[in-house]
Amino acid sequence: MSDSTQGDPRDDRIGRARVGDDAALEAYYAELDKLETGALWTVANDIEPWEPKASSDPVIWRSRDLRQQVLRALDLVSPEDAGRRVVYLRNPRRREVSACCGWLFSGIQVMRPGERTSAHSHAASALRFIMEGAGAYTVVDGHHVSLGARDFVITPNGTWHDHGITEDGEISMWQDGLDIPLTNALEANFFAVHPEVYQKPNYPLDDSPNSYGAPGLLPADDTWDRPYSPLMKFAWEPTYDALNSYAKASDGSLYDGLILRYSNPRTGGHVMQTMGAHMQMLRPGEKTRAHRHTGNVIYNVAKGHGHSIINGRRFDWEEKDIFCVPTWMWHEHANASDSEDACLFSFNDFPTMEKLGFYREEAYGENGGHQPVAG
Ligand code: GTQ
Ligand code: FE2
Repeated sequence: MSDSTQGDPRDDRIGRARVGDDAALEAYYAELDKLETGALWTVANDIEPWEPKASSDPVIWRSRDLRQQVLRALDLVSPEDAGRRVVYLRNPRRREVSACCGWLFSGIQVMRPGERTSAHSHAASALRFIMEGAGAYTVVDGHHVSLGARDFVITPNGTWHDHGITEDGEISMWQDGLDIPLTNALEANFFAVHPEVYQKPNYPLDDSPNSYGAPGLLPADDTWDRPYSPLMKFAWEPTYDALNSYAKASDGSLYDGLILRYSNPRTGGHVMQTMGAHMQMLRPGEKTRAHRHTGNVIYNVAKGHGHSIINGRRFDWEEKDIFCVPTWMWHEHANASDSEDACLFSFNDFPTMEKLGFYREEAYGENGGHQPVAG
């Protein structure tokens, strides 16, 4: 059953598997099958694609549809019973692995004042982008971090973490991003429940941003020895200020506008070992050029409205919408406003791709690449 020469015309040439079918081969394949073996040429063109083939679709989850459904969960389940009260974002082609895009998981977590989740740890890394609310906090290995709208916080691989909302806070919602599907694909996941159910903060409130959050300055006696950022929270205001400052110094990227990478202040590297994150600004009227790269990216619209064209399909977005760009798909972004900037938060698996030597990037128009025209 070698239909390996069907489909891509490039597979007809020498160097690709192009064995036809006949009775002798069919009989041979049946014998190989009994021995739990197979002929490489029957699968070679599938397992060695000419270029990455995304297993995910580009998808947008609109806040206008989703927000009210997430709020409904407040009355249906408690954090005690649910563990974490999360509505996860399921890519239609990644249901079996509960992935949002590629090997990345994402969901929207909602909590009300006075609630808290139990403390736990897992081998998967986690990050959160706060979408709305007040009084939210997370405790990461005893470091208590307060969280407001549009703040970004990390919960690295193996750390104890629990979250809650102060009694005087407001119902809060945030996007979780985890590399759960990746960790499971690599069969490396662990989960543990904290012996005391809730962590006791071991350090002063916000000691992480207060110690490591000043640009260009580190504690002189710093002894941090973990493979992830000691700065766990990246607040919105300084991030937005940084984008506006950067706008005075740079024209930004042709493909992303003004884009800043959340980074480990000690090393300049990614905030965690497997996942990275960015905040980018599209200036009024800005429209970027298309490019593509390996790695999956999940965006959350932090501010403004506009659209992205992903492999020829147009996705219009507004604040708190979430959309994904699967690996190797052409994409470009546009701000719909001529007077206001638009900001996109995003997280990705680039650190994994880079460490494994798989990161590749291509500008639209290079190598004869064509992006189909959007409707
Ligand atoms: O809040 O710790 O969306 O462990 C999925 C897994 C959130 C969390 C998720 C988790 C968490
Ligand atoms: Fe967790």
